[in-house]
Amino acid sequence: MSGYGKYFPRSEKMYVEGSRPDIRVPFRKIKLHGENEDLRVYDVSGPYTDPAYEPDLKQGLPAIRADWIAGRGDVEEHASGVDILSNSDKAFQGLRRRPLRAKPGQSVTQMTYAQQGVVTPEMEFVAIREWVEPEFVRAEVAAGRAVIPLNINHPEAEPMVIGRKFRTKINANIGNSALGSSIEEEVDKMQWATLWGADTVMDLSTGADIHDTREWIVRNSPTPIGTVPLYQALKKIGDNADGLCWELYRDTLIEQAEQGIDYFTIHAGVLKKDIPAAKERKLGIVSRGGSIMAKWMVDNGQENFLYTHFREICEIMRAYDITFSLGDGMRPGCIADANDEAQLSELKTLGELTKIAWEYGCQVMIEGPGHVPLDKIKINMDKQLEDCFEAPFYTLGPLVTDCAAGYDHITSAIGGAVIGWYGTSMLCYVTPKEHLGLPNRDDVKEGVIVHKIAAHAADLAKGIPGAMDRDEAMRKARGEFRWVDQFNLTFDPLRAKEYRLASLPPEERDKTDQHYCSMCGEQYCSMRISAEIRKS
Ligand code: IRN
Ligand code: FE2
Repeated sequence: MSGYGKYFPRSEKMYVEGSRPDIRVPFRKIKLHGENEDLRVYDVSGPYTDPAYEPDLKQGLPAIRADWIAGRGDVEEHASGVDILSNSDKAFQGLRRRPLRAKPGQSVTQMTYAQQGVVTPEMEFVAIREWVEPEFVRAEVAAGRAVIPLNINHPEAEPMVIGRKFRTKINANIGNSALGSSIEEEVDKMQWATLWGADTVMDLSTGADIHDTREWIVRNSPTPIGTVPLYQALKKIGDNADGLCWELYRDTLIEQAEQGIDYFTIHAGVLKKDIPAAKERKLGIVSRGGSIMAKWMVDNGQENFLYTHFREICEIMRAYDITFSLGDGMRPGCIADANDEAQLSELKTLGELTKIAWEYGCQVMIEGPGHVPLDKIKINMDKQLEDCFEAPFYTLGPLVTDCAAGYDHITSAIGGAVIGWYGTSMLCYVTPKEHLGLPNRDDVKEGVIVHKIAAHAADLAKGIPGAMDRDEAMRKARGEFRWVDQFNLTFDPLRAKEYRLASLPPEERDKTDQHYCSMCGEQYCSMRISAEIRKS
């Protein structure tokens, strides 16, 4: 694909340079007709959409942050216990470096730098991306209200910020790869999700080549990558939760930390004391990680080892600047369980853990539900802000009804728009296959686009800088019957064009200057009539 290919006609990659030439912030420029100024939109598709870039998946993306990381002088190469070089023998040449780690006793996190008053190149990068001042980014990160999820071992990533005063982000989950899929296929899934606008990607693979698959994805990913390390830990012991223990989990954390995972979902808030309440609820525990830990506690009669070893986890996280995504193991899985005792008690625990992680300078976000009816969304959001001291909220939807399987990307986007408006910072996408099966390519695209729409709706309501520009450009194109510009300003230009053409008589299809649309026809077109009123 050269540039944005057929998917985004008249779009071009452009960069805005920061205070030094190696801060080059990508945008997508949508070229408009007539005297209209081109529209610049946030772009997460990475170098792949830059026609000047020649991808080499086996080498990985250029390490744009390598000099920034080395320049701070706070990291050292580390000969780890986990031999990732020999592990990764699937013809992957990109990783010909030793993993980095903080020098002993050092915190290398963006939060620590922010608190020391330092504006890092990463902060400047995201400030340009978000149309705000670098100092504003620094202050939000220092206060824990925003995170910049960037592992020092993922120098290929383009910095981005997650926080409620910034553009609302969306995450797409990929993974579950079948045996023997190739590097091209795995990287393709990630590229596809980011082409449509996924701000972060979570690799939830549980397949056989879990380590190599992750390596391919990280080395080729321009967006932050998240994982749930518990899944791999469980895989290592043949999916039998009996064998789970802290040491196994810790080694898995380090293995993934050295590969460059940017944020970890950690279900440390699922506690013994909340299990009776979970048993009471209508649909029990629907989180995979939450149910695994709850079962382990019940079987072993012990407290969650992610909770009892939390300070050791913090030490690991800060040595690589990995962001916590504190898992919502007790999220409600049905409308009837929304905002129940199990969920709200866990939320309080997540707040306590946030305070501990902040002591170490670790960046934290909090995962949230789930299934929540519209009238309970604001209560949930307000409690999260209070109980978790304004750490960014990252929600799965919420889905606002239980009975829409096949359309749950929509139930999720409805809840997502509302909770985003009230203050959620990132929405985890849901695809049309939710509750039914694994998403295919079309489902991934559909899921990403509807959540992008939800996020944009939230941004308009919040008055996020730049959000309104796109609606203004569209309003103008619509009023002036600039059909091609209207298509190209949508989130899926080809669909808009296809729908328009399909409704025109064949002899009209080559024309793009009709001053009406086929919904009302020429005589009944309110836009056309309005234009005449304005002229009179
Ligand atoms: C997001 C918010 N709440 C949950 N999530 C996502 O769900 C999380 O980031 C990860 O992708 C997945 C974890 O699911 P379990 O293990 O909690 O079911
Ligand atoms: Fe569900």
